Amino acid sequence: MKNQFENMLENFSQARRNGFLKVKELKDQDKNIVGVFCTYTPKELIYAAGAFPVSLCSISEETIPDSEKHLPKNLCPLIKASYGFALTDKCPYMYFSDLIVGETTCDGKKKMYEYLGELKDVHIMQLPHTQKGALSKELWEKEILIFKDILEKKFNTKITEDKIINAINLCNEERAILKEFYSLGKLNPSVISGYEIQNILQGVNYTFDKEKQNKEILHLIETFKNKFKNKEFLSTKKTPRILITGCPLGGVVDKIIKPIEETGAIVVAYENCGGAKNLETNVDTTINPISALANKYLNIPCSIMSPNLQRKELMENMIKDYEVDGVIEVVLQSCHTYAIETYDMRRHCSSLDIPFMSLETDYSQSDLGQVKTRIEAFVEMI
Ligand code: BJ8
Repeated sequence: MKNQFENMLENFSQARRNGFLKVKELKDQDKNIVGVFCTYTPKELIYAAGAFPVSLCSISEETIPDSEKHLPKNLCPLIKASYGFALTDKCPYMYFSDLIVGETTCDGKKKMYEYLGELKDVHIMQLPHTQKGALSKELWEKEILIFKDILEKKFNTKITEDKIINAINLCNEERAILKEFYSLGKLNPSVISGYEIQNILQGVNYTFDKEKQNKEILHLIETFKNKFKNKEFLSTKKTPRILITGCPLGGVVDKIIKPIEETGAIVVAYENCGGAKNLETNVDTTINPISALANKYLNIPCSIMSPNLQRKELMENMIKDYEVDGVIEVVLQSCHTYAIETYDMRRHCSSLDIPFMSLETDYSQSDLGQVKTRIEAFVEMI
């Protein structure tokens, strides 16, 4: 029989599937759901409006053939799959979303949103493409205020400053606990696999009771720390320690993370949207809440920003803190902004004397053999 700790691990890994029922229950209780695609969405405003955010980034290739009736084949799989699920009405999260919010991030996403707007109620936030200068901050603050108005009108509610502050505090608490959780990757030798870390970080996107989630994650942290004290290690000091960077991983976890760990390495850190890119920094609670939200979200180090200097800084800090031996970058097919940054990331890792490999892939299984072979060669080389 499974113990409480094993049950929690399994619940988080099944959270996406189990969340379908939860979201239906919320709708039955007349709650509002806002579908989101990107880490730039200031989800605190959604909570302040009494609604629940849910991730719509699709992780399966199932509906890609349908989406290709409207969208080009050589487009990022995340964009095609997400649109395909809206088109075919196969995703309950998409189906139950009362409103969908997107940002002008990459070209593919922002053009896809135009078609998505024909199927669903979509609001687009105009995201500046540079973090530099007062104008970017000014525009993003205004966009946050416009989004607040949209939510108020859509859900017939008033978003007061107190409600925003409350939501900021709740989200800060969640982020701090998740950061403490993924920081378990710093333990050397490891007591948690990168696959387990990833499952939990993805699972929380489909968990609606955040109080319960926080308690469970704290329990997991304590259990893993005890495993370290009791020397129940998964690796040795010699096991190659890998940092993952690049595009969101949802659709390719089994294809990339599993083979890395089956090859005898261990994934200890995620510098991407499921991990540190999103969770490393909290919202400042000492300044005006709208300004604080604008600061937090504008500073996310995604490749759609130009320049994107903070990605290198974050990666470098993580390489040191997590005692990383090699960096694997995941680029989803046709993601130009990440693919272009690959050269800079390789150059930067080389200056730090850290082996680097970039893997371009999609949601299909057709390149599985090739991906495995490249991973094996990389781990052997470390
Ligand atoms: S903050 S990483 S979630 S934009 S969809 S850019 S993979 S071509 S998802 Fe992203 Fe927000 Fe940035 Fe994070 Fe490339 Fe595909 Fe575009 Fe993508």
